[in-house]
Amino acid sequence: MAGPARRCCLGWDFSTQQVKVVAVGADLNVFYEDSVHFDRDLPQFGTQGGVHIHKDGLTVTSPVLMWVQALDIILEKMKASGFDFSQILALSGAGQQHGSVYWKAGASRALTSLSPDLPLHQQLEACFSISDSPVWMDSSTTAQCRQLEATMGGAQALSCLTGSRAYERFTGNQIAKIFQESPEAYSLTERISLVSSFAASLFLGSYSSIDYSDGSGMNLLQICDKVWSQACLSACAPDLEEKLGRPVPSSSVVGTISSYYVQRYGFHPGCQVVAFTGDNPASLAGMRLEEGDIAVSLGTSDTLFLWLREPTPSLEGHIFCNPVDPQHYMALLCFKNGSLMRERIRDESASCSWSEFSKALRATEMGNGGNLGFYFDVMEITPEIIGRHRFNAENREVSAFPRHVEIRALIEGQFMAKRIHAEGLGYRVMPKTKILATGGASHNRDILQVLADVFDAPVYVTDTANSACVGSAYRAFHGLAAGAAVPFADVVKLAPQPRLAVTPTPGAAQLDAVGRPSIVTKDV
Ligand code: 5FX
Repeated sequence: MAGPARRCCLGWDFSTQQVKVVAVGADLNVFYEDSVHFDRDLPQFGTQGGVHIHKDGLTVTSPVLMWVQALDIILEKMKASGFDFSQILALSGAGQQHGSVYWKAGASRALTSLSPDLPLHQQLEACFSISDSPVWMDSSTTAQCRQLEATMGGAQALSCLTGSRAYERFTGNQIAKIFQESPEAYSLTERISLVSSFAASLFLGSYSSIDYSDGSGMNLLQICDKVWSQACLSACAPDLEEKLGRPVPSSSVVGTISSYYVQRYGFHPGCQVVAFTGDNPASLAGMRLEEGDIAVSLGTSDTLFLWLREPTPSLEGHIFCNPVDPQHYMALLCFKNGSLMRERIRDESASCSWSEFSKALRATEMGNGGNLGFYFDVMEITPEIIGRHRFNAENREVSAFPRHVEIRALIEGQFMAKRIHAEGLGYRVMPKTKILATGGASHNRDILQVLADVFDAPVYVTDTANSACVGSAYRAFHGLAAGAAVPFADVVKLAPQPRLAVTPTPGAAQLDAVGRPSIVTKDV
């Protein structure tokens, strides 16, 4: 049950596998959550993990109507639980990044004239010129990527302009492929949304703008000027500017809720819709990152979010406009060799035991006596490299280390690589820097100690299971307040705090100065 009525904001997350919602009260605590899981709750669409992987193994799509129907189902569940929709002041949301939705000519009319007597999916059935939306897992657009980079003067030039070199999943390249392979469907398309702005459009009953932050994941937006790059647009497809609409700051109120939701569910007619954004930017908001902070997710792959003031876009990683401060930026870095690599070394050098692994970290010294190792059993993406590379204190490559040294070399190497790549994107550790750690390995205090020592900053642990959703609700509060230009941090200062796990070992900073340059010269 939803409990007694409370003034609140809703945060939505249209992610790869499910649609989720949370309600966050004025005290910034979550008091309601619900979800619809695509594979389980909408089996008629036949998705696995929310997607269809096509025969070529490269093309990955999701049925757009599945997302619409998931929204119908979740709203009905909320209604059945007695949720008081009239108390919602504002809502915002997140979408899996890069995915795109193609609205067919005439869809705008269908959106503005929704009948409250029918679910959305019955009324929007004929509204899409492409029924299977390409999603972020798609990697079928290599030809379009090479073409875009060539037109723009190379990968680095494109990165300087749009924050990233050309990536297969980035939306401009996906749109280029649709235009080249299905020109009729493309010309029938009156509007192209990201998953985030598509979801916002469903709530608005009209097309929502794309926000700057999610718009940065398209290889189309000039991240400094916050306008579409005319050269990128015309390299991808004709008439694209008009199909995309004008991008807006992420904390913009894009309108009030459609009368459909007022009549069918009892929303207050003044409920504001704040621009939706990508799931990673929304998570940055949910974790309440501030300037100089860094979030490290230690999962199957390791992911880093950074808050940056002056980014230096490079050939690795992505720079996005910051979702909570339009003057600043965020960076996203992905490392493929995360937990699986740690588990392998645990099995080989610590008898398959995490407690042996921890003991080895405690038994060895910060800096590992000058021994360094980099372990990439699968082809790494940051940077593209494979193999295990070990260097002794004399900087000579060696083929093996003693077991304890191997374990510390792995963990120090993983975190040093993260710091070096973060610094390559313009990141600098500041006196107020916090590291927020999440994911499986964040439960291991000895691994976190190495993280604190390498970055010379305290490490906090936080649960990010709902961070995109909760961040969306926080952003809705921010959007409501932003008329008064209130900083995001002030709006969310009452939210639950992350837990301090470890602080750097005294002397860690001095050791950095000796240890780090030596790995820079090793070109990793
Ligand atoms: C980021 O660039 C990604 O492609 C993924 O993290 C998606 O946003 C997942 F939804």
